[in-house]
Amino acid sequence: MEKRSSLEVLAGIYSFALLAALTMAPTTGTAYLLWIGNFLPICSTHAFHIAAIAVATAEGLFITFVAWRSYMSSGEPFLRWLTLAFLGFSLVYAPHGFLTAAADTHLMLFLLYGPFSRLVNAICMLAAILSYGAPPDPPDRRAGTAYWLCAIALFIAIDVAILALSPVAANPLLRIVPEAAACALTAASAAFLFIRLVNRSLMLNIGIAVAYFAQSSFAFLLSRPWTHLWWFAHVVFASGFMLVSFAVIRVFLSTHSFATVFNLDEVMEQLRATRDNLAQLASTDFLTGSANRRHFFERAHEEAARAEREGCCISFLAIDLDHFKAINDNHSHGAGDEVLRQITAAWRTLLRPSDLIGRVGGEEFLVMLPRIPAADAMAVAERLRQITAEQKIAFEGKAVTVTASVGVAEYVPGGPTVEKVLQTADRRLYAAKAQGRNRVIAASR
Ligand code: GH3
Ligand code: MG
Ligand code: MG
Repeated sequence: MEKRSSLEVLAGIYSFALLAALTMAPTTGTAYLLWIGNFLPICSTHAFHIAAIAVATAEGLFITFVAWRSYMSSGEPFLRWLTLAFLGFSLVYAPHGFLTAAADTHLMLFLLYGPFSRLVNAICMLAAILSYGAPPDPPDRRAGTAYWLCAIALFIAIDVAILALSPVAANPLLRIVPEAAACALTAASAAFLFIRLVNRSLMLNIGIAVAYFAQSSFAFLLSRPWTHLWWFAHVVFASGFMLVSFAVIRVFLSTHSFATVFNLDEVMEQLRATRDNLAQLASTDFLTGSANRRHFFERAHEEAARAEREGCCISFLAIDLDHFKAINDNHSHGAGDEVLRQITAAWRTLLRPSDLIGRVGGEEFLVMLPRIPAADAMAVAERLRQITAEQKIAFEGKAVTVTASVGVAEYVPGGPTVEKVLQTADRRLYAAKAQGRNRVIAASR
């Protein structure tokens, strides 16, 4: 991993602190309202409450539909649970609006739909988060009409059950227990997300949203109906709801799947990796992993410019394997390939990271040795020649051997160009061939 500068580390800490502050912002609002201690009802206008719940229900059903469409396309279990979360919340919450008029006479009954809808939402959100990354439901098994009808029936049954509770609805525990359970489940979901999944594209939205749901339930637990804190708790829940629905819309408009939708960081990371990969492919010989001709010459010119600046030298070796055609003829082309691979690998064990091997022909190579004068390069060339002759390359039960001829030439600042020096190395290589092969020649006779 790349070393990060201290500013980058500081920026990382700042971004973490921002995220923590943003996630916990609702609780500062709750603390403030508790601190100023205004527990008087401020707005109990029924019409406003009915309108607000109508908007929330309509929005909930719209997002349910959008999430369902994405689920049907990708089959992602996360989206199936998210669809259920929206559907369950909308259906269980709707009577809270219808019963606004009953608030004056049956306050607890009116209130109960809130905590129960948030509990249904919390359970489905937790199931969604735990199913994140699970394999998609296959197209023929994607939840059919019966599945959704059962879900709708279940949610309506919850509404009816709450209504049936009306004779005992005065018991405050009926409101506190589901709210506390919703608070605990969403807090657990948020913790799980922040520890495990928050770096996965839109899961950050989901993480903040469930943290808001938890804080909304917390504020509801501490509030009395129609007070500032009670309205504020609605706003906190709505904010979480909007964050999740924003993510659902982004997914719908892109890949229809939370697991494959990317955030900008992920896209940039993939682009960088692709670029590095392409650069590597474009500069490397596939068989031996050596530099290709173009890349070798580019590097040689860069190195020559540096040698000019620093006043140092570069040595070049031109290497050609001897009677290589015979290896192909006597064994096979596959054996020849294996020889090329293993000989270059053996050379690499003798060279330094700053040296460069380039494959410039079938069995012709150039080696660049920066900052090495010809006298030392001669010794390197001799070791390369030796290790080549010593290799016994096993191929289909036979040991194949090969030798190499090498020409050495030195580039010095102010002297002949890289091309001229390479021509000299080549001439010396052919002199080595002429003198019987398997030898190194470093100076013209
Ligand atoms: P010399 O000692 O004079 O260099 O003889 P040579 O046989 O090595 O030289 P020549 O140029 O006659 O033949 C080179 C052979 O290398 C011919 C070609 O089939 C083979 N060759 C070139 N590229 C590859 C390759 O990628 N794989 C294999 N297996 N053989 C290759
Ligand atoms: Mg050859
Ligand atoms: Mg050749």
